[in-house]
Amino acid sequence: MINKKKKVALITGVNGQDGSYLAELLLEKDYEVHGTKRRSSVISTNRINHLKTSKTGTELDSKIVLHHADLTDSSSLNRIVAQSQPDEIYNLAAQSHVAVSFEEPEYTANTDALGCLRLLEIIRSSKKPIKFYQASTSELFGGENKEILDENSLINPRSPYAAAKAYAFYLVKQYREAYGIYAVNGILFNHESPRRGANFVSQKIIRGIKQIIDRKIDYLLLGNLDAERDWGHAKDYVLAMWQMLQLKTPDDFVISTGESTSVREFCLKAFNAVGIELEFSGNGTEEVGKVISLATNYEGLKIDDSLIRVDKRFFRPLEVNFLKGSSAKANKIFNWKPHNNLDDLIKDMLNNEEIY
Ligand code: NAP
Ligand code: F7E
Repeated sequence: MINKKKKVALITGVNGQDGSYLAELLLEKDYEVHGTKRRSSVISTNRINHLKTSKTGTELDSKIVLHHADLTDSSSLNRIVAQSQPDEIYNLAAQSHVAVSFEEPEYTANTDALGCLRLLEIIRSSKKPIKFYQASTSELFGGENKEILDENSLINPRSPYAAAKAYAFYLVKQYREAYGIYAVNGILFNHESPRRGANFVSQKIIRGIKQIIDRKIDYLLLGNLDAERDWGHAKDYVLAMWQMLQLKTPDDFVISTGESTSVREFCLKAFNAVGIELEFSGNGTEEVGKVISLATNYEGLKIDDSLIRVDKRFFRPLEVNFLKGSSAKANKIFNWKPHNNLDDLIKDMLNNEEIY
């Protein structure tokens, strides 16, 4: 009998939204999965706790092997690559919040730009054929014009986050060309899920709706309602990450749904899904989303209640106005397409509460 060695994958940021779904996918594909976690004063492995295998409550008994590491700490990265001996590295760890990157630009650059450099250098000096996936982003494009974006679109970063990711994007290309490393950029447009972090707008709206219905809050405060995003489901997108590392030739790919929706329209759809019809009126910070009809009788909610208000504290120093992608290349090369549209995504987020 041939004893075929399992493929080994190392996922940085395995406790993130994408890391947790990717770990599940790779386990299904019979990989040995290693992941990095950060030390925190509160237990921070909530998205992967369901992968524990015993009732001891310890992360040591998990279907994945967890290592302490930080993208800002080369020594930890060197150690985990040496210990796990990966065939594939998925670099998903990042300071991933665009608004926060304006407040912590140096840390964002250290993690999101230099973190990628550190990993590529480890691969280069290892001289092993380790494949590398870089979590790149539609934020690279800046979204100033209403155009459909693909792999050939202009790079125009409009935040410290996007600038750091642009550095990593170019580095991946350089290491691929200069050293023949199998390294790819997955240029993923926004993707959400029940595991989305609480301070991204999709999850903020979904949780806000539940809190309003439960009368825990009276209304939701949001920032720029005009911004338009191409929103997909994270489960669809992690499959594309894996597919990108299975090709003969490494390349960069846009992953998106091809549909773009404003934050305002996201609110209307999500409230509608629970039987609350809203209408927006007013301009700028005076804009409000008021109840115009109720299909369900929620105690304490009535017509004309203002459930959404605008607060300038949630505006960013620079905004990315419009993002819409074309995944024609990914579709052609590895037959990728999204299986969830925005309505499916909203339904999944409303129905499956995975509180983190
Ligand atoms: P996420 O939920 O914020 O997860 C990020 C992960 O990175 C978390 O596990 C976090 O650890 C870890 N991390 C943060 N700073 C770190 C550091 N210095 N060292 C080590 N680990 C660190 O993000 P996501 O939505 O899953 O996104 C995954 C990746 O795709 C990110 O690189 C993001 O920038 C990129 N991306 C996301 C989207 C999207 O729409 N979701 C689109 C394009 C690209 P803790 O769990 O301890 O906080
Ligand atoms: O904002 C607007 C906000 O924070 C979406 C990250 O995963 O996707 C994500 O970045 C839009 C922006 O995501 C609020 O101004 C209005 O225009 O959910 P978000 P993001 O900035 O698009 C990209 C592709 C990534 O790579 C990132 O890692 O919504 N908005 N009001 C708000 N946004 C937030 N967070 N909170 C509000 O109250």
